[in-house]
Amino acid sequence: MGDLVQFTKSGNVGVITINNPPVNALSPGVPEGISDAIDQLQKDDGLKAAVLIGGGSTFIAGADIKELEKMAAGKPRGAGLLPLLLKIEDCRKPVVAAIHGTALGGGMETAMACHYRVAVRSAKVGQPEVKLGIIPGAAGTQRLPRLAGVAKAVEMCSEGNPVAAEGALRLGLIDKLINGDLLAGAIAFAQELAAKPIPKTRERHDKLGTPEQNAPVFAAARENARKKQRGLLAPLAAIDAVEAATKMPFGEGCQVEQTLFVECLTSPQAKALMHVFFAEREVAKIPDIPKDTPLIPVKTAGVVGAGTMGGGISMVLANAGIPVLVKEADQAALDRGTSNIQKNYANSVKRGRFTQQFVDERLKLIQPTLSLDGFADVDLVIEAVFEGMALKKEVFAQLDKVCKPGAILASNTSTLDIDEIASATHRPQFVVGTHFFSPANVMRLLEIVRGKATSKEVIATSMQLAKKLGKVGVLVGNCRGFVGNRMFHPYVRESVFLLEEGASVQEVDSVLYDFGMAMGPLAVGDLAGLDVGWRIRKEYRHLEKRGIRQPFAGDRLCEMGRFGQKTGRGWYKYDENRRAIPDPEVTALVRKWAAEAKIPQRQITREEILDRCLYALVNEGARILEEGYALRPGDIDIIYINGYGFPAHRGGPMWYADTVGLKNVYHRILEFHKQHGELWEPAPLLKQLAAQGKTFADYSMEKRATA
Ligand code: T1G
Ligand code: NAD
Repeated sequence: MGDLVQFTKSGNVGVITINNPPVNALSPGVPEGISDAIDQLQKDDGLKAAVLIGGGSTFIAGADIKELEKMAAGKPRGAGLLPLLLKIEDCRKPVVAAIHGTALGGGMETAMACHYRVAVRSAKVGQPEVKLGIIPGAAGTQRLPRLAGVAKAVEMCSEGNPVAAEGALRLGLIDKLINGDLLAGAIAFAQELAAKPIPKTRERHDKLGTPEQNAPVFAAARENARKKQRGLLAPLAAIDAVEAATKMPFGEGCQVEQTLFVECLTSPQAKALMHVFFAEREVAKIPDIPKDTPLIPVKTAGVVGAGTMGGGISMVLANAGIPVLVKEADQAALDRGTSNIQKNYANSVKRGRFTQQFVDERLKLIQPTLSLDGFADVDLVIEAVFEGMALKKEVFAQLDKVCKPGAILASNTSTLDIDEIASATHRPQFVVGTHFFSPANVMRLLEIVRGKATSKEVIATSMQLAKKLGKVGVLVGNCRGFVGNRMFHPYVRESVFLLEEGASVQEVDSVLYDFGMAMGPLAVGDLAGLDVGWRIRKEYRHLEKRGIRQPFAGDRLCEMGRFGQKTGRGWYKYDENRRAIPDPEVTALVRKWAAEAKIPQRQITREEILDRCLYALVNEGARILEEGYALRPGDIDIIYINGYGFPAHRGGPMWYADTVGLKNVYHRILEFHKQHGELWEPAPLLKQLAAQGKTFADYSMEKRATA
């Protein structure tokens, strides 16, 4: 049976324990081990039933995604789990799945092939495969509707979200909740089964509904998937597979599921989403910061500035249960900030995200103030005042005087030099950048900016804090714009150049939207405020090299007072519901300005729009990597997916470049270089990888091997 699965006895009940840390994935050896245990159970006359349980902190988290990656890349697929699950289901003695932690994917499928399921209250069950770009591949789409009903099975398989134990009990997915020790409870449950039937899930039909009942369920699910999971193949495939369960016998339904499973698994989307799964976990690993680096306890916090970002950050801290003092410059600003926080929470209650009670508790944790007095005791301060070096330094000098030794002093700056900010204190090792994205209480990304003196403890604590706040923290270096905004700059630059060369606002935005971006670059500009970039460009104009083309159309709009959504006009016009309406005036203005600037006008293809915008990201990303401001290409991908609306099923900009082929990307950039000059100078790393026939993924692997 190997070391991965143990078979022991407790009286007349066999206990099958899976021990494949950390999450008991069904790696090679685990299915074989379970199969051997079932043989022993059948053979042993002293045993009446068995319990299948996970060792450690969880039941089974599903198939081993590393193995799935290999299959996606062409490794021949074995028989899969299906025969094992039939064997469990056909066992003549009842098998009880005992669930704690999570039963996900293949774990859920294994539990459903058992005759009964018990769980602790904190357990969760689900079919999350769609999040990896695939569908359940071991009859999950066939057994789930038989246990939970068609509507719920469609929802679980196409959306991928887990269900908590209590909900699972109501659905009939779980037969009993166990209070106290799970194994003891499961054994007691198994002992009572002697006189009971041994139900086989695959033989049940009572919840499969009629065609009349099911048709509208499938239609609604498909419409929902097309809208909310735009461009994704797997959710629609999952719905097709569940539909097959309602239309044909179990065995045939399994064949339909297999065909769809293989189609999804070998699609570029699955490869990209599996890359994203592992990249999201790898960002937490920082080569020079060991796992056992001591952490600084963060029990209380302070925020300076209650504007757009400070307010959102205060909510994020309070939502995680951390009491927070919020300091403003004057009473009017403090009242405005507090009322915005209250409004945001009220909206969350209205939309059903939070309960009133949760919100009341959070509001009690947020304490507005006009002085820094209370800041002497806090463990962490996040500064979110206006973007200006002099003001930031003044605030940090004050914090340095007031805050206790050992407190972390963080800045939410999006462009300024963290080292210069830190120089205003006597404790630069405690200064770090925590770059939240707007709206801070919604966006998942947190760039953690490492200054040259930032201590390992402060970085390790910031990374852990990100997790506690429900964010994905990515460590970045201290360069202008850090990683995300530094790349965003050439992306937006190209989108405006394209307008100035003859494309329309809608053409540019629709190409990127159709690619899968949450919004087009120009619509993002309107949302964030065109004046933000305009002000920054004015401030840094003296740094621009002379004779190099700069985009100007956005600045001209700002000069006319068109700042975007906040003024009702920007690249688009906005109605009272903030719906974007194309504005012919903008088209005419841009044409006129382009003529004045003598920019030749031409028909621009959708392909060029896509390549110009995306390769601008890739080229800058390659420079950032080479200069060491991002640790890995995957880190950049995670930043773009979680902070900039890049479609996860394209894997992020660096992964996307790999799928196009770096040679192709490089040659296209050379063309742009020839046409548009210096701004398109290819990044040396890109040139090198293209010449070697390598990918960013290869580069990452080589770096990992030498780390
Ligand atoms: N395979 C391989 N490694 C896995 C894994 C898996 N299924 N799940 C987790 N890991 C690794 C992960 O990379 C990390 O490694 C460590 O475990 C801890 O994970 C046939 C086709 C279970 C809720 O999609 O959702 O079944 O970084 O940091 O926050 O139909 O992991 O330490 O080296 O995320 O406590 C379906 C995926 C597979 C579940 C735990 N299953 N996992 O969260 O820890 S497809 C999933 C999770 C399938 C069948 C099909 C979460 C978790 P390292 P972690 P966590
Ligand atoms: P904002 O103008 O909405 O808020 C700034 C607040 O700081 C104002 O309410 C102001 O009264 C207050 N303030 C100024 N001086 C203060 C002082 N000495 N003490 C206490 N409060 C003071 O600005 P914002 O958009 O929230 O930006 C704040 C920071 O976050 C900036 O550094 C900005 O670059 C960064 N940032 C902004 C965004 C964004 O999208 N808005 C995104 C990421 C980062």
